[in-house]
Amino acid sequence: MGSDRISRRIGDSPYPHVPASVAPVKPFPGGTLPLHYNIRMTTLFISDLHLDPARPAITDLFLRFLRDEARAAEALYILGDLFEAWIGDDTPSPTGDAVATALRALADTGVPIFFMPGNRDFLVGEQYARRAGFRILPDPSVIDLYGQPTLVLHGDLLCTDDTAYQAFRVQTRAPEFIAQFLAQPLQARIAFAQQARAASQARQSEMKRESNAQFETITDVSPTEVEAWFARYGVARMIHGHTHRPAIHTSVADARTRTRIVLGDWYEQGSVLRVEKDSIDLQRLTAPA
Ligand SMILES: [Mn+2]
Repeated sequence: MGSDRISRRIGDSPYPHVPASVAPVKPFPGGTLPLHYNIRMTTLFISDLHLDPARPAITDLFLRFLRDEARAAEALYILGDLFEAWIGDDTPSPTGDAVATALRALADTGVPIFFMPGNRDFLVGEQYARRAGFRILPDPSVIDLYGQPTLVLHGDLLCTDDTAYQAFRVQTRAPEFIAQFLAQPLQARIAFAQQARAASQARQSEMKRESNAQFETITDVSPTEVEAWFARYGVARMIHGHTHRPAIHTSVADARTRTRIVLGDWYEQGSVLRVEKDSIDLQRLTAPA
């Protein structure tokens, strides 16, 4: 695993990473790892799982990932849209319960878990965070990844061509709006979420009908915004999800190579980014046959 080559395409990895089907690593008695047990050298990033009772196979794939590969990780970052929808920590959710139990079990083995809210689940709060054993990271954040400052964000903030969405985002992220929303009874919150979703789907269909090419541009990141964020944060690497366009993009600015890693969604399969000191590896994740 000590190679310094970087794999650039999904399905094109030269690394013999731990497959998802590997036998689960059992927690050590007492919960502490012996010092010589030097497997924790990979940091994992995922996003856009959109977990939903309608797609139980993906929830199962995620639970398996938490039991298997994630146990050997140095840390796990979930960069938003873990859930398809979240309208408050007090909402009954069997999927949310199962995920909280599995995340907590992982955290209890000593793997730190960080959750950044996405546009679907920005109402995940401290109550759920305590149950699931993760820390909530603000969007965006700069983290030190093996000595390299790395900007992590959900990604919707980069989609500035979608002005209607950005206005909706500003409105719904205001603390007063959130407090007022969460104070409403469950039925009212469900109705609001359904309305917002229907409006968003109608708007997307409308955009597609007008121009599919323009729809693709509007729903992707703005290249000028990406350059501005690299400059603003003074980093040479950023990791985000949201657009469901998994890729590793590189560009050169001021004689520095900039790398932007876009995580994939978990609709048809999983997607995981594995970062080590000298390598990055973006892969699909499938259930073992
Ligand atoms: Mn998103």
